[in-house]
Amino acid sequence: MQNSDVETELDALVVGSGFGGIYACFSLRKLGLNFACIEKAGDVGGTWYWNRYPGAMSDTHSHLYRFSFDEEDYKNYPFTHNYLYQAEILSYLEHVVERHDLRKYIQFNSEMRSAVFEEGSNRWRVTVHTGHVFVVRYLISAMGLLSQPVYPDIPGLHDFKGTLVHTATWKQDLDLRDKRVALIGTGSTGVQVTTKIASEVGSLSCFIRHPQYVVPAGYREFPAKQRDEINSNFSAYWDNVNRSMVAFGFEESTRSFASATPEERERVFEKLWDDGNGFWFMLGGFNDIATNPEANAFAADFVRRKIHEIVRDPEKARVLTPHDYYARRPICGNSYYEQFNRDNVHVVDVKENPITAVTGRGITTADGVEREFDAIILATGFDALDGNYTRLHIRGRRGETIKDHWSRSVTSFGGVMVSGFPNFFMVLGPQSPFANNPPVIETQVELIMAVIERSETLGKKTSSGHGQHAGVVEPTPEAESDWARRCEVGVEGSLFKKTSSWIFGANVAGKVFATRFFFPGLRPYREFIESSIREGWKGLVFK
Ligand code: NA7
Repeated sequence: MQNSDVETELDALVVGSGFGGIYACFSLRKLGLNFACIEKAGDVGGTWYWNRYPGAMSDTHSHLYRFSFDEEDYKNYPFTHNYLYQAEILSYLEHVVERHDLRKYIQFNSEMRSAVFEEGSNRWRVTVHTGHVFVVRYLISAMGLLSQPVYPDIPGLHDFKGTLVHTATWKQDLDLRDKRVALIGTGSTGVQVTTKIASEVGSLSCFIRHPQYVVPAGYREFPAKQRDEINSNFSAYWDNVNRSMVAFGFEESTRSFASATPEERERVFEKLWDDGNGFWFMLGGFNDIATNPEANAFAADFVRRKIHEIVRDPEKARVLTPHDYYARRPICGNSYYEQFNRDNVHVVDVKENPITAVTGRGITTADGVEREFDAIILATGFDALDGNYTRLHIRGRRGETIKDHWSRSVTSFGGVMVSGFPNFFMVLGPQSPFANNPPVIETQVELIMAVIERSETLGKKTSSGHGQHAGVVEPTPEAESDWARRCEVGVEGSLFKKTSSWIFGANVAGKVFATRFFFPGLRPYREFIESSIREGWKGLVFK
């Protein structure tokens, strides 16, 4: 078949150009394959292209929110503080793309609409919204884990005459200064928005349905000495990160809550509070905060006490106080609770007084009150993980779509492959490790490349008459079930499973309740991969 205006034939296609897509492009070129990358957005960056809301930042420390594959760049690319804001991350990703001359492979403003595996030719036919078709042997989805925004189902939402904006599709020219602003959502995003805009807007009304435990981020300058130390121990440092559970660069506690006296517990949490970072707070003091109800209750109570110390208005403090387990994705913010001491920042308890409608002028609640606004910000989250896939027409063997495959439970082989979907790979697919994303992405892209390389090698043997391989690889259904079982075992006893959040799919009506992460984290994940390869690529069938 000839390449044409309507059809392009390649070895591989990458979908998405965030962290995952960029590294996949870099790696495919290294393998010597002929490939392209399609990107829905107008430029690179993925999550960091779209999420331009005020205050958007990563809550991983700066030296771990980057690639480690390019040691020289790792050691030299500048950053000043211990966290990176969106614009800095986006510039960094643009820099990596330029440095490695990857832009020429990426076709922007190109949204994948469908991908169909043709069993006769063992090719994927990928259709872009323009009608253009890519015919490829390998399809690598790097669409991110949080890229499909969720809009709340509130009557009249689109009747609002002022500005209505979701944080994931922010309007760059939106000027909120002196405006009356409503904010719906108090997850990680809502917290970041609050800390940035509270001092700038005329008024900020936070509609809070489910307050969360927010610890300080501890934003500060990154000490040059620490950077030098990390750089001069680069390999050992990254080895440790890759051998940790969440890859956040802190020493994960091995100490049980029960082993500490009440005074020690208080001291431990006080120090964690002063140091900052959500994952550190949850995992750096004791090893059983997410599993032991007593330990969890202590940590939760510690945060509740802080809220009441910081927030002067008792009614605001009451609405901001969570009462469920401290077992959602840990959140941190820069002086979050302090913002509520401003006279222009208000809270509306929408648990006891739900939102009933959005009107042309503002928001009405069950008590019949209508509050008027100039802008409504929706920080209402994402249809995470499988939500990125099930909205598309992705069809594998025997006509089965990915939506069919995941209609009862959301499973995968190591978060990267699905049985019945040959030569289809995901970066950060469902059941990936629950950990800092850049190291997970590097691990998964390297796994995907190793699988492709083996498949290519076996395929080449065929053409010279030495083997029987058509260059097709997929996991067995048993291997996928085995990984799903490991994910279930890994979350057993965790209070996360008892707490409603996007992690198990609870934030989208009708979404299957499923264990969407591998909770034991990065180290056991890497060990699993290493042992599968050692045992002759256990779980994968190369045909
Ligand atoms: P999250 O964590 O899913 O938070 C969404 C928030 O929106 C959460 O507070 C929800 O309350 C709230 N929400 C959603 N719909 C409504 C309605 N109808 N009324 C009131 N409140 C509502 O999304 P984020 O973007 O903050 O964070 C997602 C991840 O991105 C984060 O974990 C990081 O990994 C990066 P609820 O809790 O459902 O009561």
